[in-house]
Amino acid sequence: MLLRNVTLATMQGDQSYGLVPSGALIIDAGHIAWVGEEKDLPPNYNGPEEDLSGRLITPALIDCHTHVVHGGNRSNEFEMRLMGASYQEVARAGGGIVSTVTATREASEEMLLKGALRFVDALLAEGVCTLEVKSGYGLDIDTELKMLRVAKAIASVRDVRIKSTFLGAHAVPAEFHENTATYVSQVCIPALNAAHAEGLVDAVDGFCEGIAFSPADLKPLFERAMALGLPVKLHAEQLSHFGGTEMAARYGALSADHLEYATEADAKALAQAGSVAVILPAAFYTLRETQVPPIKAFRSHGVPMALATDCNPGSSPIASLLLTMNMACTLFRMTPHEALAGVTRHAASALGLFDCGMLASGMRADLAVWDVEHPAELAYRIGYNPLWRRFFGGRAK
Ligand code: DI6
Ligand code: FE
Repeated sequence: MLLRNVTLATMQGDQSYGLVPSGALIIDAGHIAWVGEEKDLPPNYNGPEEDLSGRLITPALIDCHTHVVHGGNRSNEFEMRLMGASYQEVARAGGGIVSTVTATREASEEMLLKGALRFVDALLAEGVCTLEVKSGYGLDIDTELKMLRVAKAIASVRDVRIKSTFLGAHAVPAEFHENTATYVSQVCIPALNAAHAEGLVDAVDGFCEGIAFSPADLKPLFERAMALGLPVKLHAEQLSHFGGTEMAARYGALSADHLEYATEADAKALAQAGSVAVILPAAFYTLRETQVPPIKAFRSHGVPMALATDCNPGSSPIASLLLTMNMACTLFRMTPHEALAGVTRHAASALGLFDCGMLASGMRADLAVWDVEHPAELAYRIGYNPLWRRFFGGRAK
């Protein structure tokens, strides 16, 4: 299939979206067979073609950090925060992550899947073809496995690729009375072993924070991940500087995520490790944080920056990557080019994927076609979705 009369944002190179104004793209067997200027089309092509009237094609979007599988909602905490309580105070009072744990333990797999699909469908409608989904609202072996099964099940009912991440170290459940080390050894590691044996784990994550786990608490979990050959990532420096980024870099993590309180030294460590900085502006916005992640340091040290929704019922109740891109530009002064690279090329790297996130021959034909003239429009408008069509593995959706 030839798509002609298009503008291409290939996302190759470091600037200007890898823009090709009078472009064309050939899809063959689910992959991109050829991409370039229309005048250079291979002369021997004689398959079907479609004129896309100058529309913009980008790589399909990738949401590389979500918690879409969960029970219940936390609008009550939204109200509490508006009355003056902080996110940490709500968590310490038995709300927060632990309240979603109760609702998630009670929910059936069917209910969790149905709940998750509300957000998945909103994301797909904006051109997403790959989605990461974390566990971490089970905090017992059965419920962690249940969440990961539901995460994988999303790909059997929707046209989307799922990467599932084990986040057993998300919070210490009430029954462990803050006995963190016992929780890690008796629940986290056995749950990881069982989930890995079922083929449910693509990466291992943790929440490194004063209200959750210290680097020392996480060490046995990361050591186990290494022994199983699984890559790690980490929620790091979201609410305070707690040493998570340095730890993530030491383990060659795919990514360190949030990073509001990261330092220049952290940026250097990520650059050296080849880890991606995953920026989550909707959590910053929701919690009315004031400490901005060190974007300039990431830029100057060449740390690739991805962007994701962090879609979760507490700190980031958002199901829009386009709005996330806008927030990254307005709140963090990222450029529209960086925002688009953050939800395509660098989001792919944050998931350890090298077959998507750019328009290049050999890549999966996961494409988003937009009714816009220029890629900067994707980050510029607010609450408006210009997606015209999505291609998943070469098939129009
Ligand atoms: N950081 C987050 O942004 C989510 N988890 C985490 O470790 C928030 C989870 C929640 O509040 O439910
Ligand atoms: Fe998160």
